[in-house]
Amino acid sequence: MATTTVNGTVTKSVGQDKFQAHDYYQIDELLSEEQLLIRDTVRAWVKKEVSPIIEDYAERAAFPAHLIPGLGEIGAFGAVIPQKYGGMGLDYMTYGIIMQELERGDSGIRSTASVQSSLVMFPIWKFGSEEQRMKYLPKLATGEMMGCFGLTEPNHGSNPAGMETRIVDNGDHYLLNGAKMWISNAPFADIGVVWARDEEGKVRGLIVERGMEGFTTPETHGKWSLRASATGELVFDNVRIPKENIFPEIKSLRGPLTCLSSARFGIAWGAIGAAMDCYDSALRYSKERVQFDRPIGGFQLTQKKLAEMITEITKAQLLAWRLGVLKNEGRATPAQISMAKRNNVDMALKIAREARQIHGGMGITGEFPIMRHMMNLESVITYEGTHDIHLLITGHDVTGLSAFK
Ligand code: TGC
Ligand code: FAD
Repeated sequence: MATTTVNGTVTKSVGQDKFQAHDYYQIDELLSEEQLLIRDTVRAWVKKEVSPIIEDYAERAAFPAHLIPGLGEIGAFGAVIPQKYGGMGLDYMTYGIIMQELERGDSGIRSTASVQSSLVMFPIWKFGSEEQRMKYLPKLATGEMMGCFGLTEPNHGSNPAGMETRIVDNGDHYLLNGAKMWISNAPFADIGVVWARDEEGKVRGLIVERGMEGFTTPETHGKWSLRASATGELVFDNVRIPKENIFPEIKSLRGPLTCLSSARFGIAWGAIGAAMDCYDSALRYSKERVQFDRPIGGFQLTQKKLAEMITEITKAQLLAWRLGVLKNEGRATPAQISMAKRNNVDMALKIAREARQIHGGMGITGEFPIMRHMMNLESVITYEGTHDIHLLITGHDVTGLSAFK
């Protein structure tokens, strides 16, 4: 590994990113010229900015904050938000494609972008007042301001309806008390979109700003997954929230769950990127690595793995594409999004494991992206609704019977 200096830190740099995309069913023909152009721009940016440094940042469990302005420039923050608020005004399929390319680089980088886009900008746009939109969205779009999303609590993960975080009306402001945990971007976020129950028991959304007295964001350490993404807690001890920081209309769990539908859509696309990177690396390695005087790609057992990988990637691409069409037409149901999130993340994790086998011992090193993707995907299969929660959502949808409680 060579070394370079990034923001004053000596950074180990891996060799050239040789990734080539795989499009077995010519799905590119279903995309518009604009979508392909944006895809290629993000792909080139990831090759140039993310691939050379990401192993090092993941190894050091450090978030590459210097990438934030570049993410803003390529449209990774708020692709679907109207231009009037600083967004790109693009369609949902394009948002998905951007997430795919970012996650091809690293799930943690995609996480940073999907939280900012779907869980911070989206609710401010969808549920916020016009003043809130004008105040926050343009700065969030460039990355000048970063946000996080606080739904999960220490005692309430899969069941956010049990949330204990509370707001109490205190005259010209609310007092916020409680705690959120496992919050992506929390350690460096300037604002948090936080969900809490009011005195009537209604779920309300509000914007908490760094610097408000009683608000702290301790970092979560010791993660073996999403190591290049910063995760933390949000702790609220009698934080005074001005009334203009509350989302005016939404008073239901539907608020945060609608945001999750947008983010899960992006993850359904993003996971394909991680899977493609693992498959591409395994395919190349299988042609180069010789054992028993033959490239290992010539053995039937290796070909079975590769053939099954590209089949599953192709099925996932078609699922994501169709979901994108439905989403653009405003017809994608939360349950359809759940199915794609669950299928595609599970597919990517299985492909990462098979790709690791094909790389033999080299597969456990940082010379290849495989272990990093595999470890990252263990978070992706858990956050935004666990694999089993999404299974139960599909079960509920097809039977009409809830098996959650
Ligand atoms: P339920 O009674 O089913 O629904 C309450 C209200 O919400 C509506 N709704 C949805 N709306 C939009 N999208 C969805 N996906 C929706 N799901 C439900 C529903 O229609 C109802 O509306 P209304 O108007 O009648 O009030 O709620 P429930 O309490 O029974 O919960 C159902 C369940 C278990 C599916 C839900 O709680 C759930 O999805 N749990 C998983 C929790 C989760 O995904 N947490 C994610 C936290 S954020 C995160 O992980 C970010 S990771 C970021 C990164 O780094 O990328
Ligand atoms: P639990 O809900 O305790 O689940 C534990 C196990 O029980 C799981 O296998 C689950 O499937 C199973 N289970 C639970 N209920 C049922 C049931 N009814 N039937 C069958 N099985 C069930 N949250 C945020 O709000 N914002 C963020 O930015 C954010 N970022 C995250 C980043 C990372 C790296 C991670 C790991 C998590 C993040 N999360 C975030 C939290 C994430 O959404 C939760 O971890 C997830 O929803 C699961 O909650 P839990 O960890 O409490 O697990």
